[in-house]
Amino acid sequence: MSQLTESPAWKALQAHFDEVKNVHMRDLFAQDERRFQKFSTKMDDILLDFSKNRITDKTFELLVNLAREREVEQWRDRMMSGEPINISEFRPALHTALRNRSNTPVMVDGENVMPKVNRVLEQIRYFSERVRGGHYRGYSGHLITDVVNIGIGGSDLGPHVVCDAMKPYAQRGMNVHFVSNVDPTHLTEILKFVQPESTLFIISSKSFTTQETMLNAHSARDWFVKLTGNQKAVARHFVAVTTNQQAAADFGILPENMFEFWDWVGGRYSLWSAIGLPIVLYLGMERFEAMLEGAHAMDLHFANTPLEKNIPVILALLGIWYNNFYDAQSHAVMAYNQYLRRLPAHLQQLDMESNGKTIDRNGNRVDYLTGPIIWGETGSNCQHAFFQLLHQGTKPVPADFLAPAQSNNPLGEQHCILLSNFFAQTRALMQGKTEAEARAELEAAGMDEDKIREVLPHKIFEGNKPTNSIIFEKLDPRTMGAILAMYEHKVFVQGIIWNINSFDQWGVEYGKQLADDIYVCLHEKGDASCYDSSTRGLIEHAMNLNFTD
Ligand code: G6Q
Repeated sequence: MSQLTESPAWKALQAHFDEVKNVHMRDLFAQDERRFQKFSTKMDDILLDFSKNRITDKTFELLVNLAREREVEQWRDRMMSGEPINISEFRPALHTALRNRSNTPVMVDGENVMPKVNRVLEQIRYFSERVRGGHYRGYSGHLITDVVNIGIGGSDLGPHVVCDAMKPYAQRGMNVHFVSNVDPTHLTEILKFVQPESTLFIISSKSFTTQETMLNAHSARDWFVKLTGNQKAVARHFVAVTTNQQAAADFGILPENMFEFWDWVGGRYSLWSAIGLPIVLYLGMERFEAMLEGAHAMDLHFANTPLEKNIPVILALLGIWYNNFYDAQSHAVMAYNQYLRRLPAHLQQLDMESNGKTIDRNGNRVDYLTGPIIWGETGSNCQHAFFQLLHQGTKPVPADFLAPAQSNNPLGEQHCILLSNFFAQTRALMQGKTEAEARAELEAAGMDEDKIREVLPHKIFEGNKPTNSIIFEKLDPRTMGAILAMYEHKVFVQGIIWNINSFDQWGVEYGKQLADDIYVCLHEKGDASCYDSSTRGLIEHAMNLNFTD
């Protein structure tokens, strides 16, 4: 047995689970008028209502005890103070320093990193203001109207979700595009809509060696040179965000157009760093800073709020309750906001890359479930698709619902209907529909008794499906920053409780190695006999179909 499953807090939860696992939330609400007041908390205008969860006062107390026993508070302080808690890469995880608006010193190996964080922010401010103000132009004097970010994984998903979500705050006449996939279709389709003389390419890659990004970067450069016939203009139209300045220089990028970040910034935590450059070009520095402020406010909430009222801690503990005691395999995120349509994609990486681990911090295989499968879709679209499974399926799917109280685009009564759907769904998932209620509905509709007997079982909803509701005033840069930071800290707390390193990603690194020798075999139409019969069969079939390079 592991230290976690042997710990007093875990054992107390296990015993308690056996007592409460069949308790229905409908009854808990009926017994306690103050359930919402008790199980909700706020940071600024962000409300977390977690009362629609399968918890009693005792459950909550035991979950908080677990966080205390696992020393979440101490680990949080260790992370934020720059200790090298990423033990398999021997480095700190300091994304909080990137948005440390208080500017208090943060030490890494005896050096305060805040001056370099601030220096790069100033470089970004200067560059973005010149581009947005029309002082930095294309080689032939055209305004820059299009920014194409070439990057993948953490060098794509974070800035992409933010640019999508913050569209109403973007500068008119400035477009941003994201190319990530090595499928040539991705770059080709975007290049169809931009002109080389008014396009700025950002090559975003921490390592500047990632195959997909480098191939897309070279293709973009070839396209640019072919259309302009001007090799020298590459230096004006290509900038880099990277920790590998030599490789960026070799590509043809000028030192003043390189935006640095550091190895203590993990890819999926990097949107707060220079990886946020496309955000700044699109929204402006002021709004990027508002986003940093929002994230910093969430950092302070995480650092200073008692565990019982601490939003990321509560989200993490509830996730553990379902993951480890109810064996929930997944967790869904439903944003009732069209601008947040890429939030599940970002959270998939953040959560599954961080906590998709089997080996604990001591090098032992865990004997409990770790990170869940994250998925989701915007509301109300999701209701017309997979909600059937949430309401009546056999799998437990705890879910977060998010929405702003105000729409960025008021139009008729649509936002009111959107919110009504959110509240109705979470209520229905909690309450369900009893046999008596279903029967009464059918009788009121005039159905005869024979038919009622036939359909009744299908019309019953068990309910007792847990949801967290997160409501905020408006989706603006500050709130966006706070929400993203909230999820980062949730993932961190879960990683601490599961005793895993949330900051490495050896599975991703492995993927980067894998394709190379197969590429040689495919490209040179070589001998595939060294592979297993499936891989060989696939290679040979692609060759027979005359695959294209
Ligand atoms: C994120 C991962 C991974 C990484 C990409 C791109 O945490 O490390 O998604 O961001 O593989 O890597 P580069 O930025 O080095 O190109």
